[in-house]
Amino acid sequence: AETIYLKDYTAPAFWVDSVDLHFELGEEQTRVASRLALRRRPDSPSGALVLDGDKLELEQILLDGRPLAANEYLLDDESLTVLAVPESFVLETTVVIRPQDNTALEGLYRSGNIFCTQCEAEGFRKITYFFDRPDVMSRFTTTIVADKQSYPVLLSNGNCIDRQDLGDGRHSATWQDPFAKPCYLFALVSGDLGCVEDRFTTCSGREVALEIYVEKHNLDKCAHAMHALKKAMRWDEETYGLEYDLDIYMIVAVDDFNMGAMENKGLNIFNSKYVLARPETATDADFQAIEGVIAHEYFHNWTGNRVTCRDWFQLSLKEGLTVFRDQHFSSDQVSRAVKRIEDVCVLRTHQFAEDTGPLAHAVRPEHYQEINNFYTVTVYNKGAELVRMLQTILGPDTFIRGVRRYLQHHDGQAATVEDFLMALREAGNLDLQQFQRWYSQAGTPQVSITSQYLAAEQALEITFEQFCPATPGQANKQPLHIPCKIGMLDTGGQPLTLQLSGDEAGTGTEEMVLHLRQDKETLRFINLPEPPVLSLFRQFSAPIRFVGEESSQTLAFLLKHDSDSFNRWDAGQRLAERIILNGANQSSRETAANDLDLLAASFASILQDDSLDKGLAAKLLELPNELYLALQMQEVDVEGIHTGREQVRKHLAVNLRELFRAVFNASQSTGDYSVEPEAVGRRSLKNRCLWYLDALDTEESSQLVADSYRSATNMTDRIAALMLSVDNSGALGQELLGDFYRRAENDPLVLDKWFAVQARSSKPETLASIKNLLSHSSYQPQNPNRVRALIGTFSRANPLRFHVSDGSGYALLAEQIIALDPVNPQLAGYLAGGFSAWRRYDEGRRKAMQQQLQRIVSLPKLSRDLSEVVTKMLE
Ligand code: BAL
Ligand code: ZN
Repeated sequence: AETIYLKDYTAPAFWVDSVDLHFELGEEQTRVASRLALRRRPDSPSGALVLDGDKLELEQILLDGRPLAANEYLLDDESLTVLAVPESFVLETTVVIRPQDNTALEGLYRSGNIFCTQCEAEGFRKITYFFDRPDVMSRFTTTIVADKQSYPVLLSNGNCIDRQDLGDGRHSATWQDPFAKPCYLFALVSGDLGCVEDRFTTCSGREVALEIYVEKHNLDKCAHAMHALKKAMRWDEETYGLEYDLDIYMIVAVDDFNMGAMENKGLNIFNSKYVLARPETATDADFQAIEGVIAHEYFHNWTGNRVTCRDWFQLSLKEGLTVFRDQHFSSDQVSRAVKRIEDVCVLRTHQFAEDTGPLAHAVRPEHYQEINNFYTVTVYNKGAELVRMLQTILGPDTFIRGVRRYLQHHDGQAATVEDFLMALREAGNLDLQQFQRWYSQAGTPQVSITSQYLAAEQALEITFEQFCPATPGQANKQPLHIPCKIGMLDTGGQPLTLQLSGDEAGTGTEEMVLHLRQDKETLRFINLPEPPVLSLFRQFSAPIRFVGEESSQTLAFLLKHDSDSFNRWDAGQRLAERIILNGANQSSRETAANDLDLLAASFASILQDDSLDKGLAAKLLELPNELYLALQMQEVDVEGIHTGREQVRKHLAVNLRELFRAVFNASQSTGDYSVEPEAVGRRSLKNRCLWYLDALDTEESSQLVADSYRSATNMTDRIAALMLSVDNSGALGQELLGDFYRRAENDPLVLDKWFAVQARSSKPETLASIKNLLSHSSYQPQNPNRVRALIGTFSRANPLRFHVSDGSGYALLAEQIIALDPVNPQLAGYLAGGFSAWRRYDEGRRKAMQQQLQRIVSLPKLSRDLSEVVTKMLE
């Protein structure tokens, strides 16, 4: 396949002043007529007009009203070329497409009985001939014609300007979007949908109609999404001074969707997973994800839509910034400490993993074959961390001014990362030259710290050394500008005042940001009568891997005393990691045993601390997950990690059982279900205690799990207990699974959970049960949520069973990928990522995974999505 390079970017040759689309939606075929008003750009070379079009069936083509003769244009599977065109003209085409056969879910397709679209990144070319690139922005008018009875709802971007009853059983609606936009933001929805309506008054007093469209039986599951939308709209006004710009904002939920959701102008289309929720069907995490994704898509209205990307290499310009904004918004709604820990956990578990493998890429990659493969944790979540560092470097007020400046200067334009950095630089009068490397340099930088206390001088010297391992295509790395938020504690755990040598006056602060810029540099802090305890990279101030020199005692000390909640949690994680990984190693067993006592004592005091935020307590009591632990080993020891972690869990359970039991009892919910942080924290602490108590593996603990399941009044508690029962020996798991299935009542999102729980089970039978589930009547291989629930969960969240040593887990994944590729290439490409760490395993597993990759790559016909990732993995 062809590789596309950032350096080859050229501006488009034409402007498209207006786009008029006319859709006739049918069961067998859909006719799309398009009328484009085109103008050649004065600075562009003369030549043919080339439009993108992916396997379209052209029925008619007119230039300025005149039908073109066959020798005046060329057609192939990817494009339409009109050989000679004037400077300014109107091109009309009519094509036929078959949305009902579109299983790739890109372009116009059907989800159940609903017609819907997904055009980002390159889906529009499957609908009609156009410049399918984000830097061609035009004004769209869209008419939809469909059967009135089957498709009473007809939606597109902007405002509805006309409706007609066509008298023949069909009706039509015409929508006009007053804002110029790239075609990836085009949307169309048509179906028999119910609507939840509300209103929002903007800061300048304009009334906006808010509408959420869902299948009618889901109308009772939209309240949370609507509430989140209104909060997000207000928050963006209050935080960034950004007001919504149309009279209507619509959200549609569909069951078949490749992504989480899509920010189409004025008409967001969502995976129903991120809209529908009731306490009995959705967990606290689901409720929070809905709030976050609703906000994310809403925030795109400015960061993405009003100012879009020049080309897809700039994807993080809108995604990193918008993830940053949604994380900030969510942290204003929930427990700030817990939210930061969760966000970092995603980054360190998944993005750091991406960085260590063959698919490592920069936040702004320099080449790609299939852009679908770059909607990654690196572009999204590391991208958000870069924006977060910019905020740290500039300070919150200057940062907001810079973002506003960027949006003002580029309103209605397609921008680049440089444009963004320029606006921030101008707002802050700061040099961001070195910082820009973060966008082009891939990999996780490692920062090692050594320190020396100079008693005679009452000073501490800290030496920072940064190093970034090579990634594919980038052997040598340059030093980065790394902001390090630092604090120090005295031996009593009290914060110390920081004073850098050379800053004799001192600023009197207890926390400051150090700007690390060199491979190696030493900083000297003065006026320290005793050796302090360092708290570095507070709030995870940079997306780096930090290698400290702390003793286990120091980690336990930080876990108890650090005023920075993130570093408290991280100290506990590092201590637990040390114990689990040392426990697997014969020679370090004794150290591990001593450390374990230290950890148990720390956990005891957390459990006894009534003043602690319950959600934070639950986090502090969490052991590092197996995927994260795997990343800390040169060669992954699959069983050692699982066993080591289970042993620590059991040891803590045995030693602290009374405390876990007391906190479990004290954390029972009272009153109605609520998603307020206090209630969420209480449930997570309760279920954390249950997780430990379950490890006791006694009659009593099993009864506690069963009671927890049966008395649950919400999905959070029910699924937590179900998960434990499914992992245990005994018949309880099967019994509860049966009950859970009956309760699901064909609710697809609840059924997804039923599949995922079984895919995640650590029991040896898991692989066999997954094979059975693949032929279960509720398994739907064409539904991405269902595939992700079963195959995605198994291959990405169940390392113990996926990496079973005989390679059968790998064979299963490969078979599913192969079967899926012709159906949904984007999803197949994503699933193949399950193999990306193959080089980090022992020889047997390595060979087994390599064999499956070779099996895939040798297939006669592979999608571009799958071929790119598999080829890169084998390179
Ligand atoms: N733009 C694709 C979905 C999202 O990130 O919002
Ligand atoms: Zn986004």
